[in-house]
Amino acid sequence: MAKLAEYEGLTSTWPVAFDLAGSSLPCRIEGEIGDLVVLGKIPKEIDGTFYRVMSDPFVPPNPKNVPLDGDGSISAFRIRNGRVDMKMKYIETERYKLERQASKALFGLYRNPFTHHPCVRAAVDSTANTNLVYWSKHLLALKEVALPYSIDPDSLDTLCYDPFGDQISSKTFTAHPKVDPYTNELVVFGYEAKGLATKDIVIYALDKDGKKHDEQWIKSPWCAFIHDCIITTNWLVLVLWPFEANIARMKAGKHHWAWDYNLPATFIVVPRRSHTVVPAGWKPGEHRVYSWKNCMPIHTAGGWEAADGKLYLESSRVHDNAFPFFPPDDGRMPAEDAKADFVRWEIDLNQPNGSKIPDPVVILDVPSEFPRIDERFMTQRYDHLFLNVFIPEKSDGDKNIFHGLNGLAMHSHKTNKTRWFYAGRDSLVQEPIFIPRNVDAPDGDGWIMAMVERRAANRNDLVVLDTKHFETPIAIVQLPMHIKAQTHGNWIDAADLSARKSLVRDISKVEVTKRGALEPLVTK
Ligand code: V55
Ligand code: FE
Repeated sequence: MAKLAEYEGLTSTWPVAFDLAGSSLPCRIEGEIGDLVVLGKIPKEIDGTFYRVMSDPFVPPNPKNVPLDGDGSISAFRIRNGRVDMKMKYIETERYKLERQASKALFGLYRNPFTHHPCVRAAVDSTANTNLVYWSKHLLALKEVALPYSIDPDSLDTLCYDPFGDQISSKTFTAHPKVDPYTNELVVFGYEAKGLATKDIVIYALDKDGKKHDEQWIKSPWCAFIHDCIITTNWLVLVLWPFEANIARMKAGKHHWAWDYNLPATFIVVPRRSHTVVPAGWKPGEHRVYSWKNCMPIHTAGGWEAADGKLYLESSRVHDNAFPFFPPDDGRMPAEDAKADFVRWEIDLNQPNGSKIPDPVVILDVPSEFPRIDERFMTQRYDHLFLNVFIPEKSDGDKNIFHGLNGLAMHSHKTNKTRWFYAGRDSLVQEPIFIPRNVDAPDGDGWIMAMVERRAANRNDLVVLDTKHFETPIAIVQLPMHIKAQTHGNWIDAADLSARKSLVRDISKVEVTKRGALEPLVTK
């Protein structure tokens, strides 16, 4: 039972793992708000929808479960002519429906079917809580443990599971597929693709009509946690974290994942196509595995190829286990003062399979997460990075990386200059999204939007920054309440959505009482 310090003696069925305060305070609101309060002005060129998803358990979860496994809830912000309409709705996954009907948790630990109630073991175990990606007219709600759910981009209704059905036999689909804007493909992978704790990885691309091509199956060196990836013109690089899945541990009622201090962060480099031109010494159909040391490169920004057979890849890096809720089997906890930074990895494709790679170059020596780029340049050498950062000198709490990300950074590789947005006292910032100023705008010229949590006020603001003056917002969209921390979000331009419907209930056809039907205001 959870105990709150302020109310000693009162307990809740909500476990302390979910905190009952701050970013983890259960939210569970569904509904809509038309015309949110906007301080400042949102430029009329911004026309589209910011879709974000958060992990928000609908019923009190199994007290031993981890924070990654709450039901996916979407918040959508549709912005047009400076006006912002908002809608929030749960993704109605199999799991959400079953637990809502039962009014209690039926699923046990993250990705451990042996801890689920026997009657739900055959159900799709996706909370769809990790990312929202628009592809081939589907708004995909993603969780890497299973296949996508398709969501109606206007009503946010859950339409179906597995919208690309029957083309691929994989059981899983990454939450971080990548759009190649030059070839108009969605590059997808799935790991544990043949079932629980299997080392099978599937890789393929979906064209603009959702048709699969370039399918490949490879084996992972161990059953690793593969959350994110990088695409360049010719290569897909999978990023393996030093956790291992193990069926015996799961059967013993413990977690799917255990960190292993003996495993290195590892990159699997795969040619994207059968006709990819590979360096001398590479056999057709070959992929190679390169590794560094034990660390956790959590999320990627992007990467590019150099003429000399080198790949450059950028990611955040925690020098320890950033998911202490998945400890190693001996229970060792990460160091209190674990370091984190943002780095550039160099992989020389002329080096043989199994090689160690050099220490990466540190690009930003502050704890950072959720790096994004101007995705029009995905696969190519880009200039700007946008990311959440922890600005230690602005921190009002511990100087620990787990204290929270209190700002945003915009870094230019060309000028090597970093600009900072500090969200203010007692505020935490979530993953930024970038909106280009127009189709021809240079790299990084446009706007940034990010959700900010005002902790003491227990309320959120959506901040809008112009990348020309990154330090101060041009607009702040005020939410009247607190919502949970975002996992990931994306901007979808109005031009890319098929319809131009309203997110909020349309009352334009509702009859309004006419003056003539009322008593006259003035009588003689
Ligand atoms: C992550 C998040 C997940 C997950 C696996 O941040 C990895 C990484 C919110 O769910 O299932
Ligand atoms: Fe992620």
